[in-house]
Amino acid sequence: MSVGATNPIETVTIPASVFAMGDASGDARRPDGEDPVHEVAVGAFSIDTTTVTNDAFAAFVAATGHRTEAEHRGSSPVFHLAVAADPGDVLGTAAGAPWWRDVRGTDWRHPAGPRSGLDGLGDHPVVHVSWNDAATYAAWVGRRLPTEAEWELAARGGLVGARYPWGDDLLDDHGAWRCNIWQGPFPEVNTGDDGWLTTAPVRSYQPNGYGLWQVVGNVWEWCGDHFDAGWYARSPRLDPTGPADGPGRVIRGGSYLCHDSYCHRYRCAARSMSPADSPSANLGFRTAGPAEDPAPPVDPGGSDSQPTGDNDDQAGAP
Ligand SMILES: [Ca+2]
Ligand SMILES: [Cu+2]
Repeated sequence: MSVGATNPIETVTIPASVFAMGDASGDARRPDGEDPVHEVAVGAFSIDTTTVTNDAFAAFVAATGHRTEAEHRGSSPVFHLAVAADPGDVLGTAAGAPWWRDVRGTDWRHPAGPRSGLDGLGDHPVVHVSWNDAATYAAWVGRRLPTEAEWELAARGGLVGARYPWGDDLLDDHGAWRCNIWQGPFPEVNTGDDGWLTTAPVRSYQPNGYGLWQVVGNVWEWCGDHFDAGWYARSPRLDPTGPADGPGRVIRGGSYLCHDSYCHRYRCAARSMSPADSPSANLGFRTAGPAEDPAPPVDPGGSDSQPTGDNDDQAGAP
């Protein structure tokens, strides 16, 4: 698709950097392949400071007529406590994850089901977008999805080996939540102590050291790469773009449904996957693109830490 619009989301340029990718805090979920920690060099790039909002996605749809995969399919998963639909529109329950309902008439405009809408949600992350939908949107604004390495570098905000984008402690000094996850016994009672039962506005809480908001919690974020749990053992050091194939695409950051009793994936190093055609109520994205202003390398000591080119060719774009 040709470029149709300028990116409506604020961006920040991350300078060329060398960083330690993977879990260094001992929290890794083994089957996800968060280790080994390995050094990765990433050329300068820009990345959205927030996930793409409903307002931004609405402008894309108004201009292009894009129909999402959820709309083509006629249903999408909604968390059981959030469903806004007549009983007859609840089509089933996901095997192995009984808190999900497949709800007819659910799509990005009806995020909780056909009885829901976008009133008051213009600055919330768009959800029920598949990887294919997200990549199509990104191309329309002249951008692409971030690589998994770019995402983790940006998420770390300049901290080395920290568990979260702000450091190692989940709560702030006053005991307040720093991200939108789940509080209470999952999946039956969400106390909403962090202020939000499902999505929060994209600028909730505080940005990280690079100016990115809510890289963990709120919604999972699509990355460009195919997923492979064994990838870190063989990924290249320079601008890795993921394996050639895999069972799905990488998703990062965890969501408003995460709780450390069963899913401590609201961490910088945590990774998971979803099939490219598979949207959900807690899965969105942000876009990446070429560096927007000259930025010096962060790590002048690394022998190949220089920018790897102008990054203009979107080589990482799927
Ligand atoms: Ca919450
Ligand atoms: Cu989770």
